[in-house]
Amino acid sequence: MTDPEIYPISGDWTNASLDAKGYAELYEAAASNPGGFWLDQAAKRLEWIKQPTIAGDWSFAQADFHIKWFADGQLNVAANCLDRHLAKNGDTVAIIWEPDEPGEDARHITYRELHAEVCRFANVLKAQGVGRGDRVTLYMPMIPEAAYAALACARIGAIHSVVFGGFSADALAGRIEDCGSRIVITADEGRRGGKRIKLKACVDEAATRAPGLERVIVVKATGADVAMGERDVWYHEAVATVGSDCPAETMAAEDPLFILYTSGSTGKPKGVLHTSAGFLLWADFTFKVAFDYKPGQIFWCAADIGWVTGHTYILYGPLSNGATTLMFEGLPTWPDASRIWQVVDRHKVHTLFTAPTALRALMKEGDDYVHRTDRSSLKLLGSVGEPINPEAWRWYHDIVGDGRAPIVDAWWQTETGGIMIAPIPGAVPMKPGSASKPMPGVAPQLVDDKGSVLVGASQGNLCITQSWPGQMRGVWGDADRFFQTYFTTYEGKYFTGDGCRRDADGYYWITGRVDDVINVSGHRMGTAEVESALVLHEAVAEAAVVGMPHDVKGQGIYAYVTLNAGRDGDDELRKSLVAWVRQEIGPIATPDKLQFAPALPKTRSGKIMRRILRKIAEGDTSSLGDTSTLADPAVVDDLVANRVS
Ligand code: 6R9
Repeated sequence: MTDPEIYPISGDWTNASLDAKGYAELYEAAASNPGGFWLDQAAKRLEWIKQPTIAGDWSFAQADFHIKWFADGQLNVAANCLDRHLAKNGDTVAIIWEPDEPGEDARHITYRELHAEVCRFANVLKAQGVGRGDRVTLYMPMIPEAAYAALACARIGAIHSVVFGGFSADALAGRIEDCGSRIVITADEGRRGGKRIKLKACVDEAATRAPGLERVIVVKATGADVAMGERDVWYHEAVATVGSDCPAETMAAEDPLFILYTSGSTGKPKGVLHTSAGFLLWADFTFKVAFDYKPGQIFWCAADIGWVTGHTYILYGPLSNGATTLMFEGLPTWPDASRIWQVVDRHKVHTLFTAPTALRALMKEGDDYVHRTDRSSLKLLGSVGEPINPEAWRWYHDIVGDGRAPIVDAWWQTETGGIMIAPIPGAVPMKPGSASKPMPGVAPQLVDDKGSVLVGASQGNLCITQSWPGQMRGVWGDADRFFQTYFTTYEGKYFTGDGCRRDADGYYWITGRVDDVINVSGHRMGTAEVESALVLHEAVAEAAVVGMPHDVKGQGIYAYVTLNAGRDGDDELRKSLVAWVRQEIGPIATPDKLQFAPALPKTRSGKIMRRILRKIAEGDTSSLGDTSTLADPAVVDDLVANRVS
């Protein structure tokens, strides 16, 4: 493969905080003396109740497996995001809220106001008996109360578990039960792209399957008429009875901060657990370094707080830095494909951090929607969630950024807490489509399928060999699953599940998942989750799901379904199966294509050969490879003949 073009450091970015030499020095400092480096960063960047004296204390080896950072330190995450800014920057805007409806007023919430709102929310939670270590599920639209609620949990030492508002009642119930939360915070309805999302009704439905749920706090967002039962409390009524004084709890560095469910290669989503100090430091450090954030800049991470990107780069990273973070309730394509750029102009956004799938959707609508806006405030662009194809990269750079704004292509995961590999603006020249170079403190390694370490230019499986402060600490409720999932494929290393190429310049190019996880519009989906939903249907005997290329979503969902004897695979059943999956998991899991298959290609030991199913889904039927180990090779002919194109 010939190396594509390199974009050198240019324009405003020749005066960035870090240049190439500065980045190399910082990387080297973190690598050669991690303990000293991170204690120093921790002291400089965070406010502690008790300063830590130890940095990383960890081992990835089975006999001695443990991961701790700053273990003897004490702090409060919410106090770091709020209280410490009050004296000097209380009047700085913390959150700009841009509503779904374009004509509606935006809201500007200062640090002082945010502090008071969070304290009041925390007092409402306390009045409901919520305390340290309790799990609180948030099922919220993108409204400021979602931020208040998360920070209120952090303030009183409760553990939040945010469930994306697009997930179904079933998915919500499963997550409430898994972490044993007695309380859910929701809203009457959410708004997105002019549509209403019936959140409260969904919580009611989930409650029938989550017997442990005792209390639902309902924020009045749209004013819709919703049924309120014995379990339910209106937030506006509860908050009228509490004060705005709420001291922050003293938390140990390793006390849990939040749980966030994410897909893996097995059917059940994992409750990824992050703890207080390490996560906050990683959010704070990577926000500052990867985006070279300077006071006064408006930072917009256009993700939902239901995903890790929203946790780290709408809330904790910006707020810990005292930055101004923009929270957007709506959709990039509504009312039309100009909306993002209009919001950029309206609020003079400096940095926009979004996903390739959104860019591809907007790119399809033509450049006109971009050109009719000014965008001169925009000085930095970010991309996250999936590999960005060079075509979308160039459009983002040339059309959106008018060639002046670098692109921070940030590779990371729910499990990593924050950005791991990205070109630091001003320090690392960019190559379109490459996440490029590791952040200080990140030690990537490529290995082949047998685990042999690859050096120099090579392609393999991406591992991380050293712990970093933002690393997840466990899978909620399943002590062994963390180690088993991430540290057994390649002994002594954290395995990311991603494939990756390293070029001769040491740039990293993420090639996508190598496990049974697919990435639909930047959202992780375990193929096993979709399969489990399908086989729950009474007509279905067996199902296999694979990813297929999709020009907007990145990957689409292709499902092969074997029906029970006597059932006919007609269009009607196809439609109802697609609707079934939406109902079971949520709209993001909607299969794009569904093929009825009399049988699936299995080895003699009964293992489905997904490699073949992937090739057929891709339309690459001429090179199916060796099918001789199949129990019945004839199955493949039928699959090819009936492929859904
Ligand atoms: C932050 C986030 C993680 C998976 C990850 C990888 C893919 C994320 C990427 C990227 C290429 C990037 N991914 N960022 N691939 N380039 N810049 O997305 O977390 O939802 O847990 O997904 O997303 O495959 O393993 P999460």
